[in-house]
Amino acid sequence: MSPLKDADVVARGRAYLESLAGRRVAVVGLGKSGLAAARLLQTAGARVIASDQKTLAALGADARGLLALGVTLLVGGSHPEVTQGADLVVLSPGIPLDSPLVVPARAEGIPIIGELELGWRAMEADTIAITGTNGKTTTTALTGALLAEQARPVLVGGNIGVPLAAHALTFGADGLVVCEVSSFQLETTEAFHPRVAAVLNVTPDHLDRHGSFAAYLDAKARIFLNQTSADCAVLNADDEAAAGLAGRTKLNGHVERICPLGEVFLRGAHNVENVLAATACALWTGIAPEAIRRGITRFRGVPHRIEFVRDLKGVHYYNDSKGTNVASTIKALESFSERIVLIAGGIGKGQDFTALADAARGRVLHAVVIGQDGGKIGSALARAGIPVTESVSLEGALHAARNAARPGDVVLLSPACASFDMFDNFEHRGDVFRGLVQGLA
Ligand code: UMA
Repeated sequence: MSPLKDADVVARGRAYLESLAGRRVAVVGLGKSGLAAARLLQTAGARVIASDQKTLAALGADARGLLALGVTLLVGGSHPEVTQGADLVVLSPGIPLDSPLVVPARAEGIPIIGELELGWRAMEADTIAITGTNGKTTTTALTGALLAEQARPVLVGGNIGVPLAAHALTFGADGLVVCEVSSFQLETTEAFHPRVAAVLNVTPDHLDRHGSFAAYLDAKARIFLNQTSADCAVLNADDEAAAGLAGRTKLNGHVERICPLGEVFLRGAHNVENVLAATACALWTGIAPEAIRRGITRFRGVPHRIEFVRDLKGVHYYNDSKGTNVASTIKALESFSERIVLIAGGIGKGQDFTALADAARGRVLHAVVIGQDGGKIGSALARAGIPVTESVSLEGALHAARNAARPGDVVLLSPACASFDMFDNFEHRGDVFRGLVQGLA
């Protein structure tokens, strides 16, 4: 069978899925995205072969379920042969296009798409896509909450942790998808065409993956790739890089009053930006400003984003485990007027921590650092005159932070780093922290 041609793939929904029947499709990576993609493809009648470096035992019951469906698995180690003879390759977001797993398929000209593209093609619903270095999960969740006030069914998914491919067979064409999209996912889009595309902000992150800020910005800008003047682009005028993308969109202007700032529960100026972006996305659906106001005033935020955990003897503990880069942690620091004891560290992804140290000066009274690049953060903070304690565990870090905090202070976990050196992911890190804080006597 010939490789898939463009003409085969412009279709969405059932027609697209039918074009995959009998095709040989390779799925690379079997995390959340790969599992959902493999299941969808196999159900559509494709001949699916999937690979993951983890063993079957480590991948768990969901991967074993694929075997039962008839998917061929290549697991436990690197398997570049997975793409041999494939008509299509579906990549997990965590796997870069220059991975040795992907290079042979690219050289052969085999079409390569990501799970986001696959899931989007497999459904027909209009899509609102939200990206940005920071705030995209909060904005996506809030947009979803605002849309609960209108009649169309809503699916909140994407990078927020719900692969579109997992819902493609059941979510109807009359619905609205609110989709958090990452630069990793956008790198492998092709036909992906959100009716509303929002870029909240772009600051250096994932430079280890993209190679440069320009390449990262290019990936983000792909969100507009297939938009036309009939669609809507939402940009943050106060963010230089995001505003600079205006030239890559087709824009007009519109002003709407929604609610006073005092009605927003979320902390921090950055959350005002998130609320504005979610409002703009929701307005596109025709929902009444009054309904948006109700949704905003009720919204209490999402876990792991400056999440209030507990007041213990006048010290307020916050979990901001989703603070996985410097810009995000700076925004968290700027959200408090109280003195902060900061817990930070993890995998630094090649970031420079000078800006973090500058923002911490005068705000952070003590820092406790953990993880692979904790030492680097500690040195930057120490140069800014901030006392630093190093700890080998999150539990130890929490105890050190507790000792340093006085009534009226805030203890904030906001690592400015990825979590994979010590935890499965940022949710795991945040859950562990929350549990430890709740267990403090
Ligand atoms: N793997 C290999 N070989 C490799 C690399 C990875 O086999 O060379 C395997 C791993 O063993 C693992 C699988 O690939 O089993 C992991 O795939 P993945 O990293 O793409 O993770 P998923 O579980 O599919 O989760 C992805 C997103 N992860 C990443 O982009 C890294 C999740 O975003 C997302 O929620 C999920 O899809 C559903 O859409 C997380 C994230 O950290 C939250 N995103 C980054 C961010 O927000 O900054 C972009």
